[in-house]
Amino acid sequence: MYFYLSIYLSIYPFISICLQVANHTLNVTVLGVNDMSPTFNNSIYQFYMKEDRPNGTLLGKVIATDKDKNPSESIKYSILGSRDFNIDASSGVIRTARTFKISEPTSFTFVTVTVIVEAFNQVNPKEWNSINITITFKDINNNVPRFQKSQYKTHIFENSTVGSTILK
Ligand SMILES: [Ca+2]
Ligand SMILES: [Ca+2]
Repeated sequence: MYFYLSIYLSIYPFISICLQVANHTLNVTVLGVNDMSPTFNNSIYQFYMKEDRPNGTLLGKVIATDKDKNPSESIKYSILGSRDFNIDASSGVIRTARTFKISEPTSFTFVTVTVIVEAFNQVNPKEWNSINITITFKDINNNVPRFQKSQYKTHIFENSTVGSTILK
């Protein structure tokens, strides 16, 4: 990229008869460097998903940009400290890396986990930024009712009235 920079050099001595003005045009090539960190386009990323979905289910996408224009400084993404999710390094698309279940005995209907996503430039020095994203899993009705015992026994008297309780 070329910028055209005009330098106007003015010399104003105190003696008015010596006033000189020089005008030169100088071609300057400005080389881009990676000096800007990627910035995520949203300040908050929250994804929602039902529990018990298969490995590889799409959660969502993060996007980061920075003001460096050099194509070699394209932004890549990674997830820090978690193998439960995968992120496409180029697109920022996030998918599950396993099946999530809200297992009993918890009574929660939602479970939220937080992971850190990093956006960075693949050049030296590395410019990067990170953000916490939250993923909320919603409980679904995926468990069949079960009796607490495999067998129940009781007895009733022959003179029991209609409506009597025979077992609790
Ligand atoms: Ca950059
Ligand atoms: Ca459930």
